Amino acid sequence: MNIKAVDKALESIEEVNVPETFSGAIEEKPVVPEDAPEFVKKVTATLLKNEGDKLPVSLMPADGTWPTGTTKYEKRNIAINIPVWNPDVCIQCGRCSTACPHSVIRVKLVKKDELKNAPSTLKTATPKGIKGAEDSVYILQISPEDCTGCGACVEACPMKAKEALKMQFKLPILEQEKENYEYFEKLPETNPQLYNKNTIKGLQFVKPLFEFSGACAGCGETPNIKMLTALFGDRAIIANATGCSSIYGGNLPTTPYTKRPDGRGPAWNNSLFEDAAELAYGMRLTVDKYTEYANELLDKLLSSSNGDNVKDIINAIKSNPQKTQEEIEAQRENVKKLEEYLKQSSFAEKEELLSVSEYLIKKSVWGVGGDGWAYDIGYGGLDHVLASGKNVNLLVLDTEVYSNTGGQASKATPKGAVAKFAMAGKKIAKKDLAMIYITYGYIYVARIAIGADPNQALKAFIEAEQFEGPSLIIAYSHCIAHGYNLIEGQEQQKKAVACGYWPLFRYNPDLIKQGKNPLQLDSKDPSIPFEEYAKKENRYKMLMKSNPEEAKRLIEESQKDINKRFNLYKQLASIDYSKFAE
Ligand SMILES: Cc1ncc(C[n+]2csc(CCOP(=O)(O)OP(=O)(O)O)c2C)c(N)n1
Ligand code: SF4
Ligand code: SF4
Ligand code: SF4
Repeated sequence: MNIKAVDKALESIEEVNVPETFSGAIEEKPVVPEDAPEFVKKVTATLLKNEGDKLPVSLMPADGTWPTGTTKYEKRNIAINIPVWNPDVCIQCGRCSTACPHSVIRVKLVKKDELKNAPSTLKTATPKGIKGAEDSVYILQISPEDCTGCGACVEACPMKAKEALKMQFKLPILEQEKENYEYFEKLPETNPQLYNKNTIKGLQFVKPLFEFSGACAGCGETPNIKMLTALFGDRAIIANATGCSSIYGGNLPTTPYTKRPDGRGPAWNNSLFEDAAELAYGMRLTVDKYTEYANELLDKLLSSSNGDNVKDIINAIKSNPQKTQEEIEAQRENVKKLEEYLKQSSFAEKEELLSVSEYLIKKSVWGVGGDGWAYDIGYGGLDHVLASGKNVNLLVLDTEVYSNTGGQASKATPKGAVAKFAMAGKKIAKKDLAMIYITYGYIYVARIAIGADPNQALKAFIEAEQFEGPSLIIAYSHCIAHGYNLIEGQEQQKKAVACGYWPLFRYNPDLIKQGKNPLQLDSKDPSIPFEEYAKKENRYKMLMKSNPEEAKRLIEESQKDINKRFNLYKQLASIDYSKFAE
C-alpha cells in the first residue's frame, strides 16, 4: 500500500508556476503591526518573511544582545478552536492560566472606573474571595491569535463540567476577541496588594515573562518556565542548555522571554548542550563579585559622607533582607535614591558605584535544560555546580528522552519505554537523579509535576529560590515523544503520580536545623497500577504490540521497582531528626 501511495504521488506531480508578484485582489498583510518597535519592523519582520539574507550586518546589535518580548508580534493564528470563558460559572481559581503552556490566558483585576470605552463583548465578573477588590472587576481574556488550541486550559479547569471554559470554532469570534485582547492589554496591571503571588490563585494576576513560544501545542515543559518567570522573572538570569527549551526559548527571529511594563525581565543565554550548569555558575560568580564590589564602594561612601541623608539610604540598602517581592521592590527604590544622590555628589568613585549599583538588588540565577543535558551529557558539570555550595538553581525539564533531536533514550528514559537507541524497550530503570542529590545533604531537591499538583510545584520553586545554596528541581514534562494527544498531558501527570512512578517531594536541608525531617513526601501511597498509566502512551504501547511478553515482563519489573522505591522514600521521610536541631 505504501509503495502504491508513493507511485500515485509521483504520477500526480504537476508543475505550478509561481508568479513573481501577486496579481489577485487579496492584499498581503504587514508581517508585524504598524506600532511594533523599529527593530522589530526592520529586522524581525524581514527574518519572519524568510528574507534574512537581505539584512546588512550593520542592523545586528553590536554587543550580541537581542531584544526580548517579540513573539507577541508574530501572530501565528494556528488554532482552529479556542477557549471561550463563561464568567458566571468560573470560580477564579487560576488553574487554567497555570496550565496554559503558551501563556495565552491572561487575568487582571481592573478598577471599574478604568473600564472606559470597553468593547461591548468584553466579559467581566465580580471578584470572588479577594479582599479590597470591591471596586474592581475580574477579567479573564484569551489572546486568540497566540492560542494553539491545545485544550490544556479546559482540561485543567475544575469547572469543566459546567463549561467555565469551552473550546469553540475560532473564525466567527476572532475579530471580537482580537479587539477584546488589544483593549485588555492596555489596561493597567493588577495592584500587587490585592493578591499573594505565592499561591496559584494569586499567580494568575502576574504577567508571565515568557509568552507565546513556538513549543509544540500542549508542551509539558513550558508551564514550568512560565511559573519560574512569573515568580522571579523581574530579576532572573537564565543559562539554558541546548534542547527544546533553547529552541522555543530563543530561536530567531522572535524571543518569548519578555518584560514587565517597567522594562524588567529575564536575561537569558544559551551556550551549549552540555554546559548550562557551568554557565549559570559563572553568572552566579559574576553577580556575586559585582555585589561584593558595590558593597565595598558603599562602605567607602559611608565613611566619606558627613551626616547627609545618604547614610539612611545606605543603611536601608544594607539591612534589606530581599526575601519577598515587596522587599525586592523596596530595594529598587533604595537603589534609585542612591543613584540620584550619586549623580549630584562629589564622591570620587561615583561612576564606579553607578556601574555596579544594579547588583545591590538580589538576582535569581537559573540553569535550565532537558534530561539529556542533566542526566547524561551535562551531568559532570551539573554535579560540580551542585557540589559547589553556591546559590545556583537548576531546573530539569524531564521529558525522559532527547526531545529536540527526535526522541533518543537518555538515562532518564523509564524501563519498558521504547525510544530511539532503545527500540526493543529500555531494559534498565530510570536513573534517580533526585535521590543522588538528596544524599549530598546540603542541596535543595524537589521533584514536581505541575499538571498533577501545581501548588506543590509552586512551593518547590519558591523554596528552591529562597534556599541560600544550590537547588535542583526535576519537573515531569509530558511531550509529543510520549505518543498520545497532549490534551491528556495533565491527566497522565496525575496518573504518573498516583501510581507512584513519579513521587512528589521536597528535600529542604534548612529543615534539619529546626530538628525536622528535610524530606517531605507530597504525594500519597500508590493507588493505581503502573500499567494503567503506561498503557495510555505509545512509547509503552509499541512494545506491548511488537513484543507483548517482553512488555509484560518489563511492566511487572517496573511495578516492583516503583514499590521498592516508594517504600524507601517513605522510610526516609519518616526518620526522626529532632536530635539534630541546631
Ligand atoms: C555535545 C552535543 N551533542 C549533541 C548535540 C545535539 N543536541 C542538541 S539538543 C539535543 C537533545 C536535547 O535533549 P534534552 O536535554 O533531553 O532536552 P529536550 O530537547 O528534551 O528538552 C541534542 C542531542 C549538541 N548540541 N551538543
Ligand atoms: S487552548 Fe492551549 S494555548 Fe489556548 S489558551 Fe488554552 S491552554 Fe492556552
Ligand atoms: S480554571 Fe476554570 S474556574 Fe478556574 S479560573 Fe480558569 S476558567 Fe475559571
Ligand atoms: S518536542 Fe516535547 S518538549 Fe519539545 S516542544 Fe514539543 S512537546 Fe515540548
